[in-house]
Amino acid sequence: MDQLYMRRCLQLAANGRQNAKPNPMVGAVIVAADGRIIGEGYHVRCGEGHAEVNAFASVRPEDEVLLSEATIYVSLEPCSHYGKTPPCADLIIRKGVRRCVVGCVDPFAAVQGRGIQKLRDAGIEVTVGVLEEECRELNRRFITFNEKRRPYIILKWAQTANGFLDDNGKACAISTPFTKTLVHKLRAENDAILVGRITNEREQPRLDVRHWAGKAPRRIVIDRRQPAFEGLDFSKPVIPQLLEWLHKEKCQSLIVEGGARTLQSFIDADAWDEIRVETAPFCVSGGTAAPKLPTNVHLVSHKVYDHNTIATFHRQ
Ligand code: AOF
Ligand code: ZN
Repeated sequence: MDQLYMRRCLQLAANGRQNAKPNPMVGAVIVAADGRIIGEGYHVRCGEGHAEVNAFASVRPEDEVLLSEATIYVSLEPCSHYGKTPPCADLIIRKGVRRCVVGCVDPFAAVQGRGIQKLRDAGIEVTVGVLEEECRELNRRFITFNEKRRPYIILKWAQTANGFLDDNGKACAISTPFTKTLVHKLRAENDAILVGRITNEREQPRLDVRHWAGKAPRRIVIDRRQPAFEGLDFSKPVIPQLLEWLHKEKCQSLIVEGGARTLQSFIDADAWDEIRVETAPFCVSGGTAAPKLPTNVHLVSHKVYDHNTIATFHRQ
């Protein structure tokens, strides 16, 4: 049963996709001893109440008496710190529920297990790790940013059926109107986007989100001819410096959109979390070869849109 209620938490959490950022998406469900859901909530918007606050607020006055025997399910560990809002762990203790089921630990430096400890110290039974993988997956940007102190990195390219990025050096139309829309959706979901200087000059990509609602990611162009760029030292490996700078700038995720050399340098540096390859059904006689997929990839989805396919890989 724990999994069932946690799945509901995940469903609720996903409602925060547009507005919770830079906070994680979190859902909470309060279940009475008889299995009835008496409260539900999710983190709607950064700066506003957390999932637990909204879940308790939704409990009807006549159900309040059930709280002492109830279980609260939360997809992320309840916070223990004063941020923009007071600690959820304190709220849970005050409400006097019997048990708390947590999807995954909050890697945020101010929390990191302290919320769970607070609850246990108060005598609440705590179970950690129900649907853990899915809970971490939902907030993979937030989690990678906090655990690895760098943004979640998505490498993305579009290729012909025989693995070329262009038609003998000339741009060729690979994406379809529909997959272009998906690219704009992807951009709206991420904080920064990077292209190499050559791609930037040759294709003058707009890198905007005009076919989707939301904010365009911050645009970054690597130009080795301008060594002064944000203090980057081109005599040393650039990627670690760039990632450190993005972390400082609070960018939780980065899309790398090309060209081939830039993409390959991220693969060679093992600096990636997700790879998204769009493939058109036609061949060209030659051109710029697509990057070589690393060997430790794990296919998570393969979809057909119009006449193209989009394959998404995570790390193994
Ligand atoms: C929870 N429940 O629903 C969320 C949590 O500035 P604040 O007060 O909004 O705190 C933000 C941090 O709280 C965020 O970095 C993450 O660690 C945690 N998010 N915690 O108990 C929630 N969204
Ligand atoms: Zn909280």
